[in-house]
Amino acid sequence: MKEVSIDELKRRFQEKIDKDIKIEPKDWMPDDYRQTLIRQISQHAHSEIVGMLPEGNWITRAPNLRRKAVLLAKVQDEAGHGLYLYSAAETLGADREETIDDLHTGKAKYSSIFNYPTLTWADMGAIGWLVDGAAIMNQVPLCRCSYGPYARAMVRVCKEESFHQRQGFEIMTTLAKGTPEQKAMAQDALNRFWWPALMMFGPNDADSKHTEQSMRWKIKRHTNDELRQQFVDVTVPQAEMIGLTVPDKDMKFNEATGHYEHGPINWDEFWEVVKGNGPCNKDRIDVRRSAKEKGEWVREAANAYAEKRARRKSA
Ligand code: BYC
Repeated sequence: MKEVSIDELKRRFQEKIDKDIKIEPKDWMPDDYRQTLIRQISQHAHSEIVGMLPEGNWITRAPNLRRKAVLLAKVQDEAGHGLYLYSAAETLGADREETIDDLHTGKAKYSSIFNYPTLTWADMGAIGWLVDGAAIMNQVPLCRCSYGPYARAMVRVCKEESFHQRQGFEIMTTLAKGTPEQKAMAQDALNRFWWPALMMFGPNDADSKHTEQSMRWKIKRHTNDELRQQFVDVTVPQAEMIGLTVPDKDMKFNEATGHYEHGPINWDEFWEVVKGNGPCNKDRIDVRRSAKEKGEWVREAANAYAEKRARRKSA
């Protein structure tokens, strides 16, 4: 059989991308494309798993049974998202144990947003509304990502994120309509989570080293700034609707462009958090490491049971 040259494989690959044909695990793909996906998908998986911690912190303190059941379901959904995403990374040849070890040793990144503390119940509202709201903005286009397993995982993830966003907005609406103290608590949560939520979309386009190539490969469909702008345009009127104010004195609506214009983002703060120096980075990783250690006996027991069953079957 005639051997196909690398250049021809690359041409066929790009042709598929250009025609919006999904790339599947067994298809040939350039190594850089594989590595970019492993990087993004594993960071995304870690974000879902670490993202359980700030909210998990409030399950036992939810103000009533309904709120507790909803929050519990949301946090469990995030675990599910992490598992689909680790599986999607495995289809590219990533080893799950190594991927998780990279998180625990501080080698791997995860979303900056989860390194901020959750101080009051209103933070559950702010996270659902702003963080899941930002996640949806970023993840809906990922349903059209060129890599099949990632794109398909995102369809279900986005449906669940949409429920999460609504539950957060409902908490904020209720608090904003409540006593002056409750309204102040909602405003305080918005003040603390607004800027970190804008940072979730990643650095400005001029400083984003991966966007251009990822867009050529149709892994990303929009730039970081485009998605951040969409989020601002949708969210500022929502805040106004419930009587809260985004903490940005420069925020203004530009009649000519039809967009809100926000003030400067503190990128020094962003990079410090990404480097591991945010308020909760150390705590988050310590909790994940300790969970792994404490779960050792469960993994041992499950393996022993699986081996016993396999022996019985082959006997
Ligand atoms: N935090 O060239 P860039 C969730 C890094 S989970 C930390 O623009 P790219 C949820 C970036 O990795 C939300 N690091 O990169 C869960 C890169 O570093 P490396 C997570 C960040 O990949 C529970 C460098 O900065 N969502 O929704 O083109 C409860 C340069 O950036 C951040 C996803 O992961 C950040 N915010 O674009 C509730 C979605 N931003 O790797 C909610 C999938 C950038 O070169 N990921 N960096 O060392 C993406 O869409 C893209 O990876 C990003 C960044 C838009 C995040």
